[in-house]
Amino acid sequence: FTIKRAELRMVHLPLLTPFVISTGTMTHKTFPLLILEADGITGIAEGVMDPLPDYLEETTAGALDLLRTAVLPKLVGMRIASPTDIAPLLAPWRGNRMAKAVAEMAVWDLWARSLDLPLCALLGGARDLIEVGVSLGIAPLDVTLDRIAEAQAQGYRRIKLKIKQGHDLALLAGVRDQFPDIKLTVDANTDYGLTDLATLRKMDAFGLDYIEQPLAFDDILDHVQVQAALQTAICLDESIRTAKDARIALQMAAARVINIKVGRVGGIAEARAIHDVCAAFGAPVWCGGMLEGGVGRAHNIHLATMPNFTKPGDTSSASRYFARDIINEQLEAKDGLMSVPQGAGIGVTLDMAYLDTVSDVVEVWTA
Ligand code: OSB
Ligand code: MG
Repeated sequence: FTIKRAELRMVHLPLLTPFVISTGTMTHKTFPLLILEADGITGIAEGVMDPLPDYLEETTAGALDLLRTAVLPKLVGMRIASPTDIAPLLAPWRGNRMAKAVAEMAVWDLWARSLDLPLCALLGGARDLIEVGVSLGIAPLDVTLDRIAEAQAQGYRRIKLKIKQGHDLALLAGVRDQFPDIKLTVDANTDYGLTDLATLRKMDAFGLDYIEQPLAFDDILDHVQVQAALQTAICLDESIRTAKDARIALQMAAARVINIKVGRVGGIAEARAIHDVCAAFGAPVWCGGMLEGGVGRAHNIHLATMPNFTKPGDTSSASRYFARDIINEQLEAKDGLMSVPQGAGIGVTLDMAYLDTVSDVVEVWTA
């Protein structure tokens, strides 16, 4: 097919509850949405970068600039036989994996729809349900206990608690006191250093499935020392952008588990490569999330059908985050299982009437 039209929007959705992590608080989800059209079919994707670079370096402003000046003017008019055809268009630009992922993922969706196949089928995924857990933001112990009880009642398969320095061991002790047997993990979003090794070692007492990203976003090497000092598995999120990063981390034993976020790593091709290198090392992966709207959430669900996604992911019900989503379908987990949206591509369609009220068109390109 030939890409005939691209429409780039900025979407602004209020979150039902502020989401607090060690690096800051989110009250809204603001993201670019790309709509590609080719011969009567549409491919869609959203970006996971934030307005300010508090999770990783990319920003929405930077992503819009790269997409508008370097990527989309060339993508429109391109003849595409398979999604890897766009690699040469993205390869000259350093980094900016979140921005590149927006274009790459929309092309995958378009390709799958052009073949009338669900995206998961093209990825070799063989499940129609994926196991999911919840990620709970930083909150006082009593609030956290209530949120865990609610998630347990809804059947979620794993509870992930956001932690930061000074909001860790007492929280874990209080949670384990009430919930001795639940599958529990923590995510530090880079808040610790090697000087905190004693605190991190104390976390071994709580039977955690893994500790996610304790050290710096741009560091793999120092995690080797943490993993060597702990019984609990380390899981890397921010530090892994490429299959090479994953290979190095597993070779050096910096981690035993990897969180794959398709937006963070530059798209589906790189996410698959990371999935495969982890499988080769016998390291399980799981699908992370960035509080995505329905389009990003659907991409995540399809990705998580691949065989080495053996731990519950963060792709929980959209209704946990938003009063209303930008898609027509409901992405709701039942008993901790999320159904893979049926139909071609990512299997979801935009609710244009609502989208128009929560987004602005940034630019449109036509061939
Ligand atoms: O580190 O996984 C993270 C949300 C925003 C930024 C970083 C992270 C998260 C989450 C939420 O944990 C996962 C989700 O429910 O989408
Ligand atoms: Mg994380």
